[in-house]
Amino acid sequence: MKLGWFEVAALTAASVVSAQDGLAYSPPFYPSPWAEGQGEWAEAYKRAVDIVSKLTLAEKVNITTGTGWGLERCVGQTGSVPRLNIPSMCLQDSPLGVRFADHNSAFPAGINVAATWDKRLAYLRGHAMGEEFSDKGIDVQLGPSAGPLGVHVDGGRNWEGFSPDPALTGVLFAETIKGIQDAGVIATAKHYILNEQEHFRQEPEARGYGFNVSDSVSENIDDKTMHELYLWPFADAVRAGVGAIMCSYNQINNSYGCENSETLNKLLKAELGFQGFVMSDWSAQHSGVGAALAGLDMSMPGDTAFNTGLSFWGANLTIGVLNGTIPQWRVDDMVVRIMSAYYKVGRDKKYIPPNFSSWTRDEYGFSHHTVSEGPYVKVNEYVDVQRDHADLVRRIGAESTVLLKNEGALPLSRKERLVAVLGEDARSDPWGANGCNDRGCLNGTLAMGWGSGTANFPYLVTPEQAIQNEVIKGRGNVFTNSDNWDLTRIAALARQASVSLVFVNADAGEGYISVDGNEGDRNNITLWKNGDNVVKTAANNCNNTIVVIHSVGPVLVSEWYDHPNVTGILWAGLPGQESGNSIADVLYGRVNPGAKSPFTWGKTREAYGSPLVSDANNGYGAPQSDFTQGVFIDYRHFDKFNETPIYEFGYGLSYTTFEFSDLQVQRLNASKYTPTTGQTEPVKTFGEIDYDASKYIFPEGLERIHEFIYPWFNTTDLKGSSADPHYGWEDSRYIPEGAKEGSAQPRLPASGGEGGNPGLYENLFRVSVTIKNTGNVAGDEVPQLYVSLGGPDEPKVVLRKFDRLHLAPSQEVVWTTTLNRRDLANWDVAAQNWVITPYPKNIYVGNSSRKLPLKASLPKAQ
Ligand SMILES: *[C@@H]1O[C@H](CO)[C@@H](O)[C@H](O)[C@H]1NC(C)=O
Ligand SMILES: *[C@@H]1O[C@H](CO)[C@@H](O)[C@H](O)[C@H]1NC(C)=O
Ligand SMILES: *[C@@H]1O[C@H](CO)[C@@H](O)[C@H](O)[C@H]1NC(C)=O
Ligand SMILES: *[C@@H]1O[C@H](CO)[C@@H](O)[C@H](O)[C@H]1NC(C)=O
Ligand SMILES: *[C@@H]1O[C@H](CO)[C@@H](O)[C@H](O)[C@H]1NC(C)=O
Ligand SMILES: *[C@@H]1O[C@H](CO)[C@@H](O)[C@H](O)[C@H]1NC(C)=O
Ligand SMILES: *[C@@H]1O[C@H](CO)[C@@H](O)[C@H](O)[C@H]1NC(C)=O
Ligand SMILES: *[C@@H]1O[C@H](CO)[C@@H](O)[C@H](O)[C@H]1NC(C)=O
Ligand SMILES: *[C@@H]1O[C@H](CO)[C@@H](O)[C@H](O)[C@H]1NC(C)=O
Ligand SMILES: *[C@@H]1O[C@H](CO)[C@@H](O)[C@H](O)[C@H]1NC(C)=O
Ligand SMILES: CC(=O)N[C@H]1CO[C@H](CO)[C@@H](O)[C@@H]1O
Repeated sequence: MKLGWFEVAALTAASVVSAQDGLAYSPPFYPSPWAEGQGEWAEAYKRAVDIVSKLTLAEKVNITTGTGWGLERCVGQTGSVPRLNIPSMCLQDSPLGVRFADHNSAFPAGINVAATWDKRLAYLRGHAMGEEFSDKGIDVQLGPSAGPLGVHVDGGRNWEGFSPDPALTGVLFAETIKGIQDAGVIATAKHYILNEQEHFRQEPEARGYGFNVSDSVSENIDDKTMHELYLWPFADAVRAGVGAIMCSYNQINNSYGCENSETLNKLLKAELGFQGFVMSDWSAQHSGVGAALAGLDMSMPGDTAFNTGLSFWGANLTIGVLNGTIPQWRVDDMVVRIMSAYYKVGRDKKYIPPNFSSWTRDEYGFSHHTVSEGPYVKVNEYVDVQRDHADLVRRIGAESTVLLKNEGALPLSRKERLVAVLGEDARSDPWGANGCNDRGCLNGTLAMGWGSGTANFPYLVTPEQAIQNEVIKGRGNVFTNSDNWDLTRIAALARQASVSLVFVNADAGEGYISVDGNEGDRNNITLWKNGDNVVKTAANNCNNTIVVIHSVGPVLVSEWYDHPNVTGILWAGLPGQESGNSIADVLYGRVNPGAKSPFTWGKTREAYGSPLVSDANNGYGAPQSDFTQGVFIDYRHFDKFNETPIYEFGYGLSYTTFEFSDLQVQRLNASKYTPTTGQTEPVKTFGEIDYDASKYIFPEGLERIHEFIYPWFNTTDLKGSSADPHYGWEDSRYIPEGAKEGSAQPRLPASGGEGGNPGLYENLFRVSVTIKNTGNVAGDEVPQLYVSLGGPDEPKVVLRKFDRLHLAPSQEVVWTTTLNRRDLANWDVAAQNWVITPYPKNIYVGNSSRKLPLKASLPKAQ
C-alpha cells in the first residue's frame, strides 16, 4: 500500500507501520509533557501563564503559527496579538550572523569556534551575534547548530556546527547560547535531531535531483548511541537555558523529526526537561494533529509548503481544538512555552520591529513582499549593527587557525626576499564576496560555506590583500598567481620565491543549492579546483612552501603533506570577513597558533567509515540510513580500527612548546545518584476557550493578504473550512493512546532538571595537572582530558574536559578541572538511565587524542 504523508505520519505516531514491514520504528510516547516553569524559568513561566490566560483561541493559534514564507520581513514571523500588544516575533537565520541583511558582521563558522577550544571566545561570539540580531529587530536567532554533529565526514552542513565530538560541541554550543541570550535574543538549538546528511533530507528536494522517493531519509539509531552521542550537546543546550529548539527535516526510525513523540515528547521534554518551545525547520512539518500531539510548538514558516496559503496549523489548529481532537491544554502549553522563552531572555524589554527586509536590499518595498501587497513602505533602514565586532572576528579567525606542520618555516619575518602567493583561494571573488546567493558558488577565497547558514559579508579581507600589506611594510616583493590551472606560471613563480604561500580550499553547504555537482554534501573530501596540483607544483619548485587550507572539514592531504619542501601547513577553516587579516596574524607571528583540530585528518574517505546514503536504497520508500557505527565516529572510529590518521583529533602545533606533568586525582564527596520518581502535576489550562465556531470566522472587512496564514476560517462548517482531505480520520484510527491525557504523569528516572537528572552534573572527581611553557615565546595550550570508560564495546578514550590556557615563556600553571557523573557514565537502555559501569576507568591528559602522556586510574565512584 502506498501511504500518503498523512497516513504515514499518523500511523508512525501510533507505531504500527514499521514493525510490520521490518523497518526501524519509533515507539510512541504520550501525552506531550507540559511546561512546569522549573528553575530559572520560574519567573518567565509565571508571566507567560498570566498573558496566555488572557488570550482567545485565535490569538493563541496566531502565536504558534508563522504567517507564511516571504509574507513579512524575516525568514519566519509569527502572528501577533494586536489587542494585547504582543508583537509578531521575527525569526532569522543564521548560526554565524544575520542572514539576508546588510551592515552586519560575518562571523567565523561554528567549526572554527570548535577549533579554538575556547569557551570564552564561544561566549563572546554568541554575545556579539546576539547584539546584532537584537539591533536588527530579530527576536529569535536560528542558531547555533549541533545537528549535524558530523557522523559523515562529507556531510554538507557539518561546518555550521562545531565538532563530531559531543563533549567539545556541547560546551561550545552552550556557551554560544548563553552569549546570544544574554544579549536579549532567543537562541535556537538545531537541528534536532540526526540531521546528518543533505541527500534525501526533503522529498521535494530529492525529486529535484532526480530521485523518486516518497519521504525523507530515516536515520535509524539505537537508544544508547542517541544518548551518548547526538543527544549529549542538546542536553547541554537545555541546561544552558536555551529558549528554542528546531526539529529537523529527516526522520528518526521512520518518524519525522517534527512529529516524533520519542524524540520530542520523551527525550527532549520529559527526560531533558526542556521548558522552551520546539519550532519546525522550514517546511519540515508533515502533519497538523500528529505534530501537535507529538510535541511541536511552533509551525515555521507557517505554510504547508512555501506560499501555498495553506497551513497544517493556523485555521487547522483552531479547528482541531474546536472539533475536540487537540486538547486545549496542548495549545496553551505551546503558547506558554513560546512566551516563557520570550520573557526569559528579556526580549520584551528590548523589542524593536525588524528594520531590514530579507527579500530586497532596496530601501522601499511592499510590506508583504512575495505577494506584492500591503502598503509600499521603507523596508530597509540599513541600520549598522557591527560595533567593533570586526576585532573579535579577526581574533577568532587567528585563534582558530590550526598549525599542522612547521619545519622552521613559521612565523615569517617580513624579511623574505620574494613572497609568492599562489592559488585562487588567496584572491577575491570576481563577482564580489556576496556574488552568489547564500554563497552558493566558489570563486576566490572561501570564508563561509553555502546555504541558509550564511550571512552577507560587509567586506572580505582576502589573504592576498593582507599578505601584500605585510610584505610592503617590510619593503619586500610579492607576486600572486591565482589561476589554479596555470601550473606553468605557478612553477615559474615558485622557483623564484623564497617562500610560497599556497591557498587551497574545499566547500560544502545546504542541499537546496548544488555547487559543482555537490548537492550540499561533498562528493569527495579532496581539495577543489585542482588544489593538489597547485600545492605539488609549488612544492616541486620551492623549498619553502607553506599551505593554507580553507575548508568545511578535513581534506585529503596525503599527496603532499610529507613533501620535504612543504615546510608548513595551516588549516584556517571558514574564518569569516577578516580572513586575510586573521591568517596574516598567524603567519607573521602576532598570534601564536594555539588551535587544535576539531576533527581527524584521515588518509582516505574510507578510513572514517560511516558513509552517507546517496542512493535511494529503499525503492520509492524513505531511504534508510542505519547508524550501525554506534558511538564510533571520528577519532573513536580510528582508534577502534587501528587506523592511523595523518593528524589526529585534538592535534595542533604552536610556535612554542609545552610540557605536562603531575597529574593528581581527588575524589569528592558526592551524594548517591537517585533516579527521579514521582509524578508531574496534572495539566492546567489557561483561560476559557469559546467553542462556538462562528467566533472564528474571518472578521468582516478584513482585507486578506494572499498566501497569508491566519488563525481564522471561512464558515462554521469545520470540515469544509479545513479542506483536509482526510478530515476526521485520525479520531477513530490513529490518535495515539494517551495523547489527550492531562492527568499527572510518571517522571522518568533520568529526568528532574534542565538537562536531565541533576545528579548527572554533580562532580565526583577533581583532577589537576601542571603545564609549562618550555619555549621562549608566549603561547596557548589546550590541555585535554580523556576518559576510558572500560568494558568490551567502548571507545578507547572519549574527550571529557578541556581548556585553553595562555602561558608566558617558562610560565607554569596548574590546570584544575572536575569530572561529573555524566562524564563517567554510560546510557543503560534497560534501566533507561545513566549508570557508572563496574569496569575500571582511566583518565588521560595531554594535548591531542593521541598524545596523552599522563594517565591515572580513577578510584571507584559513587
Ligand atoms: C529507534 O529504534 C531503536 C531500536 O529499536 C531504539 O533503541 C531507539 O530507542 C529508537 N529511537 C527512536 C528515537 O525512535
Ligand atoms: C494574527 O496575526 C496577524 C498578523 O500579525 C494579525 O493581523 C491578526 O490580527 C492576528 N489575529 C489575532 C486574532 O490577533
Ligand atoms: C515514482 O514512484 C511511484 C511508486 O513506484 C510511481 O507510482 C510513480 O509513477 C513514480 N514517479 C516518477 C516520476 O517516476
Ligand atoms: C489543513 O490541513 C490539511 C492537511 O492536514 C491541508 O490539506 C489543508 O489545506 C489545510 N487547510 C487550511 C485551511 O490550511
Ligand atoms: C563563479 O562560480 C560559478 C559557479 O561555481 C561559475 O559558474 C562561474 O564561472 C564563476 N565566476 C567567475 C567569474 O569565476
Ligand atoms: C572532488 O570534488 C571537487 C568539487 O566538486 C572537484 O573539484 C574535484 O575534482 C573532485 N575530486 C576528485 C578526485 O574527483
Ligand atoms: C625542493 O625545491 C627545490 C627548489 O628549491 C627543488 O630543486 C627540489 O627538487 C624540490 N624537492 C622536491 C622533492 O621536489
Ligand atoms: C632553499 O633553496 C635556497 C636557494 O633557492 C637555498 O638558499 C636554501 O638554503 C634552501 N633552503 C633549504 C631549507 O634547503
Ligand atoms: C476561503 O475563502 C477564500 C475567499 O473566498 C477562498 O479563496 C478560499 O479558498 C476558502 N478556503 C477554503 C479552505 O475553502
Ligand atoms: C479536526 O480538525 C483537524 C484540523 O483540521 C483535522 O485534521 C481532523 O481530522 C479533525 N478531526 C475530527 C475528528 O474532526
Ligand atoms: C522600523 C523600525 O522599527 N526601525 C528601527 C530599526 O532600528 C533602529 C535602531 O535600533 C530603530 O531606531 C528604528 O526604530
